[in-house]
Amino acid sequence: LQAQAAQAFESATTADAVEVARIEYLGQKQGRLKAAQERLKTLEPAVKRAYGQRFNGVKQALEIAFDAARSRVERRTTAAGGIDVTLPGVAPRLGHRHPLTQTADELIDIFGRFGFAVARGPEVEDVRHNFDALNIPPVHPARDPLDNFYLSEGTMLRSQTSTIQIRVMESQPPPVRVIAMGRVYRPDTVDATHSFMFHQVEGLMVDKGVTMADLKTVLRLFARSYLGEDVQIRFRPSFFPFTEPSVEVDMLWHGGDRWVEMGGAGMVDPNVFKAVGYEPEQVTGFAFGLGIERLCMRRHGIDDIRLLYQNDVRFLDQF
Ligand code: FA5
Repeated sequence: LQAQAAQAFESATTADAVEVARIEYLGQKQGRLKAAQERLKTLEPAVKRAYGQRFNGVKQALEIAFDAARSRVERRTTAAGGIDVTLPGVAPRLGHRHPLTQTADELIDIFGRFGFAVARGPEVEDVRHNFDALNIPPVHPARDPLDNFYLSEGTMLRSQTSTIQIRVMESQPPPVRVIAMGRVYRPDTVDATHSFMFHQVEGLMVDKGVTMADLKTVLRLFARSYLGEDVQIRFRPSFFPFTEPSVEVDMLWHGGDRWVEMGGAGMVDPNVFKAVGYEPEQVTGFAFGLGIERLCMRRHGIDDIRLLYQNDVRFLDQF
């Protein structure tokens, strides 16, 4: 019995086979060990003692063989560390890029196709790049401490990405064709369309003979690429110290009932060229600055800018 049982447990390769062997040899009702135990009761006292000792030895050997077989097949189905690799898996929850990051990546892609390289600049900026070089004189109301986050003497959180226009032109001669994007900060009152921190995409193209028609063409092509063929754009006369003439850029969608302001733009002011050491007689250029949140919200039909910053996964999951 012991040899047969050992053979049966050893050759069992699955949990089911081990269970079959267990029932046959160790089963409480009709197991062969049980049968041997029943026989023990019928024996004469003279042989009973010897038989009983032998029985206990066999019983122990069978139990050891069973334990060994069980842990052998368990090891096979469980990886190290006791994980049952045969259980159905739990799908991990995959994250994805934030809708604003998706928008920024798409802008880089679209303007890249138009030949614009990507430039970067710091969020902590000096007043020269945020104001002086952009033809914003020391007494200008745009410098009001109530409208800016000043840090220490002469430094601030940039209030516009136009700072990067200056950094790019300071570091390279014309021609220039770049976009720049990033966070900007203004102590604006927060509402559905305003935040105290938001993102802008800046564009700058400088070369011989660049005109306002180039500006409008690039912005129209961009609007159609990002928002769809049925988007119209409109220029409204405006004023920025660093462009002349200056315009506000509005967009209108098929089915939309009103023009929405997306940003400002214009032809680079000669004073800006002088501040960075360019020759205003040699080159012209256009610049624009659009709100990335506004573009993203328009594209996805998001009606409150605050949703973009709350990081509620129920919101973020939708993009
Ligand atoms: C500017 O910041 C200019 N630097 C744009 C520019 C660049 C003009 C180059 C000429 C040449 P403005 O302050 O209008 O302009 O802001 C541009 C856009 O940023 C706005 O049209 C709007 O889309 C977005 N914006 C402005 N303030 C906020 C705010 N508080 N929250 C969210 N978006 C804002």
